[in-house]
Amino acid sequence: MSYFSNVNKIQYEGSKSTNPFAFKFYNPEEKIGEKTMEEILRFGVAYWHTFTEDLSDPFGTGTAIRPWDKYTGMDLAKARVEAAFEFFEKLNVPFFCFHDVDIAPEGDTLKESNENLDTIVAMIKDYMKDSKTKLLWNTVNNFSHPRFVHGAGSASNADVFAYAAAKVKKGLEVGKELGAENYVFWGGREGYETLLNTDMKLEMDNLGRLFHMANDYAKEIGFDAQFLIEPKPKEPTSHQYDFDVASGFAFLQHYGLQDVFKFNIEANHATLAGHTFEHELHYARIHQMLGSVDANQGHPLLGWDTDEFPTDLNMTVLAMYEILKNGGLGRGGLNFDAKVRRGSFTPDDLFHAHIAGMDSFAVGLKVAHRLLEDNVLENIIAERYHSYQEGIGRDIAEGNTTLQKLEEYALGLTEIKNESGKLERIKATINQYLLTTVAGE
Ligand code: XUL
Ligand code: CO
Repeated sequence: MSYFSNVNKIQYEGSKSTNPFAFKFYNPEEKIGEKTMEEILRFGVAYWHTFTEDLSDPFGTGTAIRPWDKYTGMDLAKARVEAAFEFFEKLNVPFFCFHDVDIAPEGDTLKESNENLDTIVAMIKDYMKDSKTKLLWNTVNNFSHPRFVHGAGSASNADVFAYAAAKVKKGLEVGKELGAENYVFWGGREGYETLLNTDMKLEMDNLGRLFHMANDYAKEIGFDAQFLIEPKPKEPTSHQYDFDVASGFAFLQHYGLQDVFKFNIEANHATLAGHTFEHELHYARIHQMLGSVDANQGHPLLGWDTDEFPTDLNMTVLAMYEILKNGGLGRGGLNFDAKVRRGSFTPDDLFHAHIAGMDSFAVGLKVAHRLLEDNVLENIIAERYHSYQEGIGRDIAEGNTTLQKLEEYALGLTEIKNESGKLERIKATINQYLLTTVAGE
């Protein structure tokens, strides 16, 4: 049975192609430096947005028309697996990601939920044997069900903590069974709505304990995935404990978890936190904590997590610049944690959206690679900080001076001369690289 019978395997046709079912810039085999685009970009499809999402929003019901809609319960879950692997093959995508409840319905009891999961995991494992698509990461949804109303690992109710921990245990087993490269923790409701009824210290301590238990158990069962924490500042809570990379890093260091985790950075979460995407990537990179990416973008006029497919080329250039500076994403990848708009409700839109995202990141990669080859930003930055290369600057940078010595030096200064930061020139240069790359010049 085919779910997307009108779509053939998506091929690279080049920038002149008018075929909406073709890549214009993403050419998986094309080498960028030492590696191919496919090896560098490591794209992933998010199961929840592509196969489970119905496109409802707080003001209206779902609009999505999906060929598997006619099924319910476990039949629906199985149809989604069939559709998913057809989609992965046609899109030629190397990875996918899921939460437990995306792939199998929750039962009335935890035991029943686990049995449902076992059935679908076995089916997915079977499909994976004949597929090149691997599991980038899995996670558990410890936020949607009403039992998690007050959180999961940070819940005010110990029974909920225990239930959440049991789901994490199962999630680790599922990850091992399917050979997941990473395992993600996104703190859906790990935060608070108000401090008036919250024991923040206990909640954070408990969250730290849950992460340690998860690490211990992963080791015990021989699941060697990279653990990833995915920061988000708010929504659905008013404050999440993994607010952004900097506060997440402080949390990890405080609880002795900095060697266990890296970060899964989502563009729209960065902007919700009041940061640029590249800020979050950069902060993680300079602390050797960049693990993986949830590739999407927010709407410039809306202050919530709209999870749009990434099409902003300026953003993809700067993101790929950080990723290349990081030496790639290692075991991580670019997971499209992105959904089509409510008005884009046809199955074809799922292909168009992923093609748009993949092409946008392919352009980002090509431009970032050229910028790096020419040391464009490196030269600007080296020049800007040149005063730290010699004399008093070198003493400062090498930790080789004191306040007394600096005072003596400052007293002897007759004039302080600053230089232009040249921001507009830098932006114009990036535009020039972008436009000439797209034009193939
Ligand atoms: C929610 C979000 C999640 C995580 C995984 O904003 O990004 O889907 O990626 O739980
Ligand atoms: Co995400």
